[in-house]
Amino acid sequence: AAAAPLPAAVPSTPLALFGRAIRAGRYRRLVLLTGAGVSTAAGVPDFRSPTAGLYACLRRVAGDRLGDPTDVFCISSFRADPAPFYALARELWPSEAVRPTRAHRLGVALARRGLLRRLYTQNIDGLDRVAGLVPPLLLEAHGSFATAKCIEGGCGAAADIAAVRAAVDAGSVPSCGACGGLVKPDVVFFGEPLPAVFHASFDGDVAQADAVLVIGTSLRVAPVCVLPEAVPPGVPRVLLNREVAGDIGERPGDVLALGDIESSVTELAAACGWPEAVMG
Ligand code: CNA
Ligand code: ZN
Repeated sequence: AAAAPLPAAVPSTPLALFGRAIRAGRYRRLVLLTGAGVSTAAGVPDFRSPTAGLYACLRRVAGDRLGDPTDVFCISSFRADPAPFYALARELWPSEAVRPTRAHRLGVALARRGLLRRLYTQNIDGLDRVAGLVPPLLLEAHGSFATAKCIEGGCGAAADIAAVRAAVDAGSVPSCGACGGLVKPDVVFFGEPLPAVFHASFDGDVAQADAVLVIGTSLRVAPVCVLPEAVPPGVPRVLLNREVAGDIGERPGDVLALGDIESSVTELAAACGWPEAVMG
């Protein structure tokens, strides 16, 4: 069915024009790349926001005792002292009371309409799954808290995830039921390889995408951050974020929607013709 024409007086932002192109059927293989910014509206702090971000919080709490806040996600620091990571896990592993945001629902809405090629998330909070998106359409590039295993030499036993959760909620450090060793959730630490499915999907997705939507990420963590640069010329790259990230905006056809993500998602979904799909 032809999309109903919008009143001529409505001013069109580049984002609304992009949404209307989706509505017109122009883009059908969207690749989404999301980061911590899609979850801040749900109350999950991101890393790098100036005052509310976890790095700023860690600096306030630990001051100079903390070297680089990214050390929390460093495997050797974790082995030496897992407590800082597990303290942070309480923030990043949301309880059932934490609900997905409009940005999470955007991915689901595109998937239901057959328009999503893949959603790459750097997040480990599991909110995309709660919203209703699952692999293989959902690709959790940095893993998740859904599983955990023992990292004591040679053991590798899968951990009882309910017990891990209980320990985290109690503010303690979980240990392996088999050997008593150190348990690590299957989230990707700095220096660790990404899940094999990331490398298996990346080239095909980047080559086949007819538009790429980047939402809520500072694009500072490799290798995920190279995705937008790897997109072939002529394929629009759309950024929904408070600040510019990567080189998005430098190519003709790029769209910068700078501001609050939830407002931008609302505007985009309305222009797509399904405003209700992103509402809670
Ligand atoms: P980041 O570096 O903290 O960047 C977040 C970006 O989102 C920043 O550019 C912010 O300006 C922007 N932002 C935050 N909230 C909003 C908002 N409401 N509206 C508009 N823009 C907003 O986080 P990245 O995801 O880029 O960094 C990658 C790391 C962070 C990944 O490995 C994650 O695992 C890790 N992380 C995940 C979570 C989570 O799972 N929710 C939380 C914190 C960190
Ligand atoms: Zn063990």
